Amino acid sequence: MQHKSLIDALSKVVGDRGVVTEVDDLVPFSHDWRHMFHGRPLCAVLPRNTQEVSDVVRLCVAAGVAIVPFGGNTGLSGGATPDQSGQQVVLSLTRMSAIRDIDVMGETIEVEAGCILQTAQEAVDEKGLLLPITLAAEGSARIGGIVSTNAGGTNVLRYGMARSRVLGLEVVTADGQIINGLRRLRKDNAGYDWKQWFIGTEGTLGIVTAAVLQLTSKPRYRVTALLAVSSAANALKLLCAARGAIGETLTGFELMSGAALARVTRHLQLKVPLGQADWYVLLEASSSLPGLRDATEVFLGEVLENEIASDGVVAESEKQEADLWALRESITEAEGKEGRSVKHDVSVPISAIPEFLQVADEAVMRIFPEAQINAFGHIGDGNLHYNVIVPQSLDALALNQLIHDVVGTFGGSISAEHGIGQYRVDELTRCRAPAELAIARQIKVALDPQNLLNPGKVFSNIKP
Ligand code: 2HG
Ligand code: ZN
Repeated sequence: MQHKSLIDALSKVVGDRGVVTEVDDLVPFSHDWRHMFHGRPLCAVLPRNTQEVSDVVRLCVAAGVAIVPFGGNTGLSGGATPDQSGQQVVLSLTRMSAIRDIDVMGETIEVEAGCILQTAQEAVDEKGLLLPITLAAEGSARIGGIVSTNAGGTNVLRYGMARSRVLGLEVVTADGQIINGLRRLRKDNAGYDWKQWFIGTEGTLGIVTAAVLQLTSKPRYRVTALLAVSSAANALKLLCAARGAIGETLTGFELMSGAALARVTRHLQLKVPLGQADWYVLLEASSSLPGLRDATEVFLGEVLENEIASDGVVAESEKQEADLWALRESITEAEGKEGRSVKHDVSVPISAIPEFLQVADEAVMRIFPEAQINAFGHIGDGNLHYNVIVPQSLDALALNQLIHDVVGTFGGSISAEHGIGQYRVDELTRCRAPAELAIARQIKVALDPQNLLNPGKVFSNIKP
């Protein structure tokens, strides 16, 4: 099929308003959030329901045209940006945004892929429930992208990654088949758990069109505190102390370097309510049992007395809580204002974090003395954003390799939560064992034999 006849056929399925072909209108579908990756789509298609997604996939596959699934475009790895060929169809799920059902007794929500995370959070909140996926991008990120990238965020230490919320999925496969696995079951051991093949695989094996997510009861009490610590080692001592005192209530434990917060105050006019320190920890605990605040304050008094932390403040109102979180959630924006940054979304065993930071800092400073390190992240689950602000001329791949090699020596991962997309394809190929890559490719070839689902993402050189 010629491209013109493919576009005509797509319009018949999704209506004229569901196909975007004008160059100007295609701009939002042509680059990632950070403007790091730029592509040239043949068109963008916006189906209204699962049957239309299936019809679109069948038409594209029959024409041998690749499909790039597209959600809120908040990813940081270029996973939703088409290539430069002008031959790829962007399939946007934004018109499929219905909340199909909320089951209060079962604590589940069934929601379509294009629903914005925050919309789903607010809908369940009204029913006294919590959808515990929390990301800085929650006002724009969409459920389909969250599931298909296995998003992380700031409460993974308590609630797990997106994968652990998914009870059921509806998926369109590479041959256009609709698989309805929208079961709301906590326990379902009947054969292969096939839905896992579509979670975190970044649209390379199928298109997530809807999901059933496990909710939880909404904790009635919450405590948020900012602590100053002199080292990452002390941040871990603080984590141990917190686990001992209020462990099962911890919902956030974020590390931020003093330099990262200095950039936030410099560029965004936010204020840190503590004096200068080398490191800060933002701690959040929540529970439905009374007494959480007292227990937290007792434990914080102890860590200050033992000099694990040098200073601290506990939020006294929702506004103060929001102000503390705003500091943490503005680090990415402030980093962007500082100049060009090269991102590393790494994880290492939690106990290795201080040594990782020391070894990585020394390695970077030895080879790139002009770099500024922007280290922060979810250390309660071992995930550091080890971003490096560098001059335009610096070779980003050499820097990636240097840091990922250090990650490798600690048994870590080159992507904790942001995924591979197109940004890390070569590094994944370099850093993962051949047997691990081979088994992944076998699944890719089995489920997408023509390599038409998000080609060039996650894998390199898949030959149909
Ligand atoms: C966060 O934790 C996000 O705020 C973004 O994952 C991290 O900007 C980054 O590298
Ligand atoms: Zn993060």
